[in-house]
This record gives sequence, C-alpha cells and structure tokens, in this order.
Amino acid sequence: MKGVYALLLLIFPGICLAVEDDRRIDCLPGKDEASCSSMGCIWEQTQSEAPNCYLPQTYGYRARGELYEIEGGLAIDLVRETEISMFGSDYQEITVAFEHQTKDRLRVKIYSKDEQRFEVPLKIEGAEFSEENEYSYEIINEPVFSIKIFRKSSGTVIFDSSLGGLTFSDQFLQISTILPSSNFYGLGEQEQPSFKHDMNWKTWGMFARDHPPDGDINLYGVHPRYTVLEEDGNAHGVLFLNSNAQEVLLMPTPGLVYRTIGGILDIYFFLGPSPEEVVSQYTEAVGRYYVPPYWSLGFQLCRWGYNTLDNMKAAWQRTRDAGIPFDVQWGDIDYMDRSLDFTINPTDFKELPAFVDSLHDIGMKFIPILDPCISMGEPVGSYPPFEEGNALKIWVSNSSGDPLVGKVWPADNCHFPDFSNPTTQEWWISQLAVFHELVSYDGIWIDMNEPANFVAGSVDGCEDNKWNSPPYKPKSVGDTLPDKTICLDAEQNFGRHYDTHSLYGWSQSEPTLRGVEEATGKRGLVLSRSTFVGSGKYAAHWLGDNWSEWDNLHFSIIGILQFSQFGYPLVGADICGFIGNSTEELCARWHQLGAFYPFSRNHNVWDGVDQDPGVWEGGLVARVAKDAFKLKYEILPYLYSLFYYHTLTGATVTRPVWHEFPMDKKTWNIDTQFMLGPGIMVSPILEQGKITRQVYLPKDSIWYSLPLDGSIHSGDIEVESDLNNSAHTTPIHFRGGFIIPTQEGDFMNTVEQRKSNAFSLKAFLNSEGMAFGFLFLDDGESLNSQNVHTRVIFSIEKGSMESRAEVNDYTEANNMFYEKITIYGVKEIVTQVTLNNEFIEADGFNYDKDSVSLTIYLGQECPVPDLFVLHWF
Ligand code: MIG
Repeated sequence: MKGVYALLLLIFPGICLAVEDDRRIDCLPGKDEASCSSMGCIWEQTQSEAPNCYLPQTYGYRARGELYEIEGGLAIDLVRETEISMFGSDYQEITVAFEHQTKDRLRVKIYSKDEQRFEVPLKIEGAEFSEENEYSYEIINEPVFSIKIFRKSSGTVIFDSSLGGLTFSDQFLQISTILPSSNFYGLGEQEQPSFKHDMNWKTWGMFARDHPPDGDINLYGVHPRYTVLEEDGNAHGVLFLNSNAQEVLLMPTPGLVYRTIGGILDIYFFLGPSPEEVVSQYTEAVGRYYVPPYWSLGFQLCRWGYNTLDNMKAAWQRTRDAGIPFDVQWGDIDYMDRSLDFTINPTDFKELPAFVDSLHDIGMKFIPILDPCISMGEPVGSYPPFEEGNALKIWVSNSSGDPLVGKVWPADNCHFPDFSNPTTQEWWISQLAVFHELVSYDGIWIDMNEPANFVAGSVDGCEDNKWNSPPYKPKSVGDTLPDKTICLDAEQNFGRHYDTHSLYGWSQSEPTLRGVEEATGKRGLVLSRSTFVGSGKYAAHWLGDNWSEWDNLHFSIIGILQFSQFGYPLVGADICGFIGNSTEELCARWHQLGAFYPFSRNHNVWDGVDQDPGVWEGGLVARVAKDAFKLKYEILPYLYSLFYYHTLTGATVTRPVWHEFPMDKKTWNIDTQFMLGPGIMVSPILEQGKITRQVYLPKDSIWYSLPLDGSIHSGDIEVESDLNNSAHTTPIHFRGGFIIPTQEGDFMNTVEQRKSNAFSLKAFLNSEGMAFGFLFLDDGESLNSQNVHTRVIFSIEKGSMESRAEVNDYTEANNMFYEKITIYGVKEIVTQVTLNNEFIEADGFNYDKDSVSLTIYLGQECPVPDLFVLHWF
C-alpha cells in the first residue's frame, strides 16, 4: 500500500492522498465534511475509530537551513508550511534544539526563539553534554519536517514524528510519533485497567483533578512519561515536560499523538537499555526519593469519620489487641476544629496531643492531614494562620489581583496559599512549627492539593476568556477546566494558573517536607495526593479515593507499578478500599495484598462502615492481616535496603515482572503479580470466592515457595491461599540467586521495637548454586542519613559464602548480629561447616533434607559489618 501512495505522489504531486486509517492525525475542529473541507483537511469516513477528518501529510513545518551547533548539541530552525490552522495563533517560525545531555539522555526542545513561553520550573539534574551517545537522530524534510531518533546499538527507531501533525500555536501544541512496539506503559494519573496499554485509539487526559478513580478520567497528579519495551527486550523512556492540560492519544500503528494547550514541547528521551535503567535515568533527571523513615514501611491505620478521639483510640486498640504489627495512626479532617487547618477539635479530640505522646512512648507515630485552603471567616485575632498569611499577601490571586476566594471544607470561604512564593513557603513552615508544639506529629498528609475547590473557579466564578475557556480542552472530567478547581487566569508567583495548575501539589511538597523536618528534627513523611514529575523527591503518594470493590485490588497493583516508574517508591492504595463498604473477604484479601505495598495504610470514607482489621466479627480479618504483616515486617531489612538503593541508584522498590525479565515475552502483560526488588515475587489472590490462582514464574530463574518446604518452581503454576487455613498467607516466591536479610525473633508491634532484634539471612541458591544480596543499615530516622549508613554485600558461590561491608559508617551496626543464616537449595548433605576457616561445632548448624536447606546458627559471633566467610561440605 505504502508503495502505491508513494507512486501516486510521484505522479500527482500536491494532491491530497488518503492515509491509512491507523496513521491518521485528527484535524480536530473538523466535525463534519463541510467544516473539515473548508479547513483544508481531508474527510473520509472510516469504520474504525480513526478520525474521519484528518490532516494532510503536507501539514507542518519545513527546515530553513541546516542544523547548527548550540551549546551541548545542535539546533535547526523551522518555518510553517501550511494554510491549515486548527486553533489559530500558529507560530510561523520555531526552533528544534537537540541537547545531548548525557550519553543516555537526549532532550528535544521545540520552542520559539522570539518569545519566552512558560517552561516547567523543574531543575533537570545531571546534564553534562556528552559526545559519545547511545542515540543518534536524523532530520527529514519531505513532505514536511520530521525527526527520527535511533538507538544506535540496535538501529531501532524509538521516535519517528513523520506520522505528522506537528503544531505549535499559542494554545495548542502537538507532536506525534510512530512507536517501535506496542509494549507501552505509563502516563498518569488515571486508573488504568491494564498496565500494558491498549493502543486502540485510547485517549488519556492529564490535568490535576480531585475525583475518585472512574474509568479513564484524569486524576490527582500529572506524569506525562512512558516506557516502551522494544521487541528485542531493550527499553526506553520518554518524558514530555509540560504542566498544561494535556493528553495522549494512543494509536494502533502503534503510535501516539501528544497534545498540550500551553508551554513548549520539551521532550526527554532515556535510552535505558534495561527497564530499570530507564527509571534510574529518569529519576536522575527529575529527582529521587530520599530514604524514608523506617517506620513509614510499617502498617498504618486511618479513617475519615472517627469523629471522636474515643473512636480513633478504639480502632487503634483493636489493632493492638489483635497483635498486628502497627506503626502509624493517622488523623483525617475530623480531628480539626471545624475543618480549620492547624487546629484541634476542642471537645471531640481534646486529648489528641496526649494520645500522640503516648504513641511515641511505645514507638508509634502520628500523621495528621492538612488541606491547602485557609478559612477567611474566623473572628479577628483568633486564627493566626489566616491573619499572618493575609498580612504577608501569600494567596493565589484572581485576574484582578485580589486574593481568589474558594470554598472547601471550612464553613466559611477560603484563600489558597501560593506555594510557589518563597514567602508562602516560610509562612507554611512556621505554621507547621507552631502546630508541632500543639501536637507532636511525625509527618504531614497533604490532601486536596490539585487544588480542589467545591465551587467552579471561585465563589464568583471565572471570567470568560482564553485561559478559562481555551479553544481546545484536552480530555478531562468536567465541562470546563476550572471545574472543581480555581480559575485558570489566577496568578501565582511562578506563573498563570493556566500553566501551573498541575504544579500546585508539587509546589507544596518540598516546603511541607522542609517544615516537617524542621519541626521534628527528624526524617519525616509527607503524603501528597497531587503529584507532578519530580515531586517524588519529597513526597510519598497514595492512589486516592478508590472503591471497596474487587476490581480495585487489581487496579492498585497497576497504580503502584506506575508510580514506581514515575519515581515514587513509597506508594500504596487505601487497604480495604475508600468509598463504599468493605466486606470481610475483600478486606482480608486486601490486607494480604496491601501488606506488600511499600506504603500500607487501611483508610476509608466517613460514611463507610469501620474496616480496621480488628473490627470484623470472628477475627478472620485480624488474623489474616497479622500473618501478612508479620511477613512484611520480617522482610523489612530487605525492603528498607531497596529504598536505599532507590536513593542511591534509582532502582525501583516494587517493579513489574518484565523489569527483571524483559526478554521473556510472557512477562510483558503481567499486572496481577509484582516484584519487590529483584528477589521477591508477590502474587495475591484478587478475585472474590477464589482460593487459588495462576502465577507465572519466569523460566530463567528458579523460585522457592512459601512455606519454605524445599519445593522449587518455574513457569506456570497454581498457588493456593485459603483464608480459612491459618497456614496460608499471601502467595510469595523467593527467586533463586538472591539473599534476603530479615528480622524474625520475638514478635513485636513496631518497627522501632524490632530494630534491635538480631538479623537473619535467607539465601536462595540459583541453579548454579550462587546467590547475592545486600543490607543497608542506619538509625532509620535521622536527617540526611544517606551519609551515615552501613552497607553489607553477601555472595555465595561453590559452597562458600562471604559477607563484606562496603561502607561502615553507622557505628551502631557493630552491635548488631546475625542469629542464623539459612541457605535453601543446598542439594548435598552437609556434614562440616567452617566460619573463617574454623570448624563450627555440630550443634552450630543443621542440614534439613526436607527443605533442602542448611542453617548455621551464629549467635553473637558475627557482628553485621564484620567480614566473614562460611564454607560447607
Ligand atoms: O473531600 O479528608 O482523598 O483520603 O479521607 C474529601 C477527607 C477530602 C479526600 C482524600 C481522602 C480523605 C478525604 N479527602
């Protein structure tokens, strides 16, 4: 077919030729044949979901002159070549700059030299300007300008904008690409039904929005980035760094059309080639999460609508009584006095500060919520947060320059702090300090920061202008963009809300973390609902107002894997579901899954029934939760070490199976299982009434199943987890080749209490008898702890294990010991073991034929950082 078109083009140059269905780029305003033709677009009805009115292949720009050198790369100037204008105000001249930022990272910036347009104020780190690169590119000028970007090593074209439609106008910017594979993952935030995208004409909108997940609508955060797994197992990532309302249309070619309504086209390519390297290169550019406080990996309890401290305490007590490992209690807006930030309800939560102190006495933590909008209605002299803010003029202003008036939870109207203003940041930090004196919180939960507003735009509505009603509205819930938020012509320090809307939560995250750290003097936790590229440096995220419904278990795995790729390792969904009433079975299964979210919090809505694990009659949910969290707490040293690796290298904590096995095609679609680091596979039961499920364990490895009874698997297997069988819990497999540090010992409730317990190692040999592992240790709570840690590396080869500290700056580690080391997969009976070439007494080790394992008991002989070598034969 293509050949025929090319031939026709030779014979009849200049006539409009049909384009194959799946390569058509929408001529957007062309609604019917008449409006389409009058614009100069092509009208041709199709049975597929392809557009009927589309742009001719001659639509676009042409290069004027050749590529020329700029700092760190090359650039070329373009001139507009077409009569068609979809939304007016097209730029006649634009520039495309290629910056060779690192050998794996290329930036393609399409902008106007004549006019400074809005650019996202995110500092992209690590640009060095590199000459020997993994990528190359080519400029094509026929029939119009397009670019091709290649992976040099394989010749794969990872980006090819010849699909057409390049547009750079004031309020509509567009670029398209053919993709090298339909293994396409990413874009956010939405509730996606499958991790690997459906490429059949699906549009995903991105514009920060307060709305419960509901099919393909835009949600709280904005992450215009994707990963493509190429057919040969190489992977690359792409970021469109833009904060305007935007969307991506996925096409079956496979290809995509990217559209935004402001800013510039600023595209970053990350060459991988492994999927983990893509994330690592991405987070190197946009920022990586710090090592979180150790306790933030523990179990956490919350609900909206405790309404009284007594109810909060009762739920907390039930959880304690059930013996469930438990670290953090949360407070939702009902702890406040009439929903006013920085206050405590003087009757129903009067004793909250004392309760929080008592939590601290037993090593537990407390995190309260704060909403951004500050009430204006309190009597003069009674509400310093408002009065101080007002005096400092820190509010987002409307188009006439007055503070914009919104309405959220407080009874009176409110103003939105402009967190992009340094004065606002100082005000916020000082409110956080005063608040900490009232109640000694350990972290802060920032909600409603899309920002959410209960009236459209403001209490006075919004003017009808090009910002509030732009000519093109990317796919987004609501009739207008200001719906449920503030007017888009509102002004902030870093720009017009039209450009900065989706950056609101991002701009609040850094000062909130700073405020928490200054108030507590310790490492803090900030949980933010709205996120944007790079806020993963400061904030953890939960997936918002999910539903107490079975399909939400599956969606939560997809959401967690996505945020993991976006650079948010500490992420989870509300366990047992937020909206609606959970059921015993659902809530039990959800704890089995949620225990393996990095961020594990049970939370629900004000009008839902209580769903804390201890509240369910009969005790089933409590027992199931206890077993699942016991397992999580045992592997916390491994999980925490993964967080350390994230901070140091960008490695993910939860990862899709294909991140580890990109060549194994069977993994490409898997999104009902996930991995914790390279060594653990989690395959929860996700369906009602089921006690078994299918699991795929990639054949390149061998896998040890829980309970560790010596059975080894590979390939497709069935696993069983019966809620009524107390020997069953979340289906977990350990991957041969990895050594997992654990803390077992006496059961205790909190991470803090467990910290001093002895360590154990569980080593799982691969088919060559080898294994590798690591352990990071620090005090789990001091600031900037990246600098003060101990890092131990373990390796096993040919019947011998070595443990060696690579870094040993955390002196407390010298008082920590290994209780025992168990090596699974030791096929031959062991009769002798040496430690540092000395024989260990016969009762110092045990070979177990049934579980095919060797256990060596070490007692206090081996401080964690000391070099030691074990041999067995
Ligand atoms: O308008 O603070 O997503 O977790 O419980 C609802 C009350 C505001 C939305 C959050 C939810 C929280 C709720 N909040």
